Amino acid sequence: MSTTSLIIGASGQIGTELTKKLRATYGENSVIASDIRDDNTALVNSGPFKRMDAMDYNAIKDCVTQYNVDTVYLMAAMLSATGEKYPEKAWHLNMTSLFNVLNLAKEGFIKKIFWPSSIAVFGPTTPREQTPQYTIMEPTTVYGITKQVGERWCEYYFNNYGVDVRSIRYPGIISWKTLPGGGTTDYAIDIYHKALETGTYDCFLKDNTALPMMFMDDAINATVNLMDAKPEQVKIRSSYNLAAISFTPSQLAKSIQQHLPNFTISYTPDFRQQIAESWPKSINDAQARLDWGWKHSFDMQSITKEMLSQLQKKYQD
Ligand code: AKB
Repeated sequence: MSTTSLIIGASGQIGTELTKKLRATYGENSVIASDIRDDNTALVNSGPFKRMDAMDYNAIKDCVTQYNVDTVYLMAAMLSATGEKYPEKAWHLNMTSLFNVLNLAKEGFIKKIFWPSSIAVFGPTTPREQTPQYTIMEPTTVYGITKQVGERWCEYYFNNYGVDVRSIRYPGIISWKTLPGGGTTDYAIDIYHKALETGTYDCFLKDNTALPMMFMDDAINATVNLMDAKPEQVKIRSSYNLAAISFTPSQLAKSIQQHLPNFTISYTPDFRQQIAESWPKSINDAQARLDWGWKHSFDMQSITKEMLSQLQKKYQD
């Protein structure tokens, strides 16, 4: 059966690569990209694009009916660090956009939703090592609160209205194509850019702050595999724990020094340190592996190799 997908927030870090992957798999006209910004020319020129605000229910509904969309990927959100600067804006954007798509599904306009959650749903009272799927969740950031509440609403819409909504708790995602914006895990991308540009990096987290991370290709595969899974395989309708690797800034710096021996790192922790310390160090994702066959491919060494070689090419152009 052919599907038409709408990606909301397609110009962002994950949205850009998800759009590219879905267009390559299903055909460019089957994937409508949308964002409040229309300055991502590669995306705008590679298939249908609609400039749209994720908080505008009528605009999304018009787009869904115009293009016969049956699947929506809601990738627009304000992340953890920016969310602390604009708490009310983060709450409104993250919750209104979610209700918009959940209600479109409830009202029968769309059939399937992907909505990303995050390791930010966990908090300082959560066990930090091998954090289980089901555990104490007392998030302390606005972003984490919106993701935790969002998970509850996803499960509620599935149980009460039969909405086919699927979700993953993404860890920090490392990529070279599009920069992330406003996250606590962003250092793990900035570090590669600075290593190549200046040979030194001042990290906003302490050297020994371990966080769960994943390469973009793995994150995209997980997303596509979860969306392709048969409904009966998707046993969790709040959000799945998902893991690949965990490392600290100093471990990452050492992996970069294997390629760039003169690279140096310093540490000036800021408000993001407290956010990072409230999140898990590692995640137990046994349920995702069991239910729909999740498995990651990239470890820290292969991520560093790929990041440096891709960014080197980018900087040469
Ligand atoms: C952030 O740092 O806010 C995000 C996330 C872990 O969801 N990358």
